[in-house]
Amino acid sequence: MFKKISDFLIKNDSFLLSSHLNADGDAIGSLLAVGTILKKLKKKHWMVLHDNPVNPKFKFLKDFEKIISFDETRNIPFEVAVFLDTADSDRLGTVKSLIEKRKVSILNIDHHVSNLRYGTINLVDSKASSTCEIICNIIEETGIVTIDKALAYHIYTGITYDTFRFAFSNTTVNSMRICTDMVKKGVDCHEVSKHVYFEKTLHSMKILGEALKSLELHCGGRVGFISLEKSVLTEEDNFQIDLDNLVNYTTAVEGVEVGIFLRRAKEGGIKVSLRSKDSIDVNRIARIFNGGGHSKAAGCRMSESFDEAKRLLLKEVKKAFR
Ligand SMILES: [Mn+2]
Repeated sequence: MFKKISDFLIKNDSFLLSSHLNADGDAIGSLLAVGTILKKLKKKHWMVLHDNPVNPKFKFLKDFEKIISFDETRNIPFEVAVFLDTADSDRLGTVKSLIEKRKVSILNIDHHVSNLRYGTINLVDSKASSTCEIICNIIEETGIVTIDKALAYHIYTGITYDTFRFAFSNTTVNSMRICTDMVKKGVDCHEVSKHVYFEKTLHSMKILGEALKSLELHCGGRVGFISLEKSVLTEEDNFQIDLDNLVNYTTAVEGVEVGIFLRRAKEGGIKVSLRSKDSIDVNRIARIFNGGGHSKAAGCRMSESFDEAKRLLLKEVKKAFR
């Protein structure tokens, strides 16, 4: 499979690269990593994301400024597409329209167990911590390029982001070994942490405070629940707070097995994040509401009121406990 992927990168000449909307550390890290591989192979490529702007937290990564927002794309004469960290092609947002009008081969590289295998070639490894880990495996197995400092930063950032700095159960010997190797290649761990975690605005910290104030327990303390019903979040807050990680404060409480976090979605309705600390498979719960993800981290969108969404979710979690 790795050989098939390196052949795909070597034999084609111009590529569209993209990842999911609200691109995070692994999405941007893997996008830039594949962009760097293609740069080394002297292949034409365009890195395009739905987001405008793209999360500026990651601008310390080399070639970040070469990522273009969909709104800024004119005619891109690409022949094939590579989609990274994207379980469902709908998650590409507006970028999906670039492939809808034409028949192009798609390389789909991802680690979400819910991946729909929409590609012509699909490399889905749900045992990998992150898409960046898979990219590193491809490079190491095929020797397609050598990993320089810039590429090491891309890979390290994606792995540490998705493992929550080696705290989640997707942390493995391989993910840690790769990060060690990336540090040997020149990655400064503190520099990455500083840009990604330690430069928050005051407003975003106040919102974090508000979220923590809403924390409550259900099901005899086995479920932690947080909601940001009243807050109006700015675009900057979305980048600052790591909204997707706020849910982790629920499972940080002793005895909590499942965490739920509700917030207003930019596009309307409610965005739901789910976490599981132990055996409950939250991917199955998210799927009931047309969402998905991993067994320990998943999400979905709901159009109900906050109260109704909460009631429906708690009902399903209770069923899962039985
Ligand atoms: Mn990922």
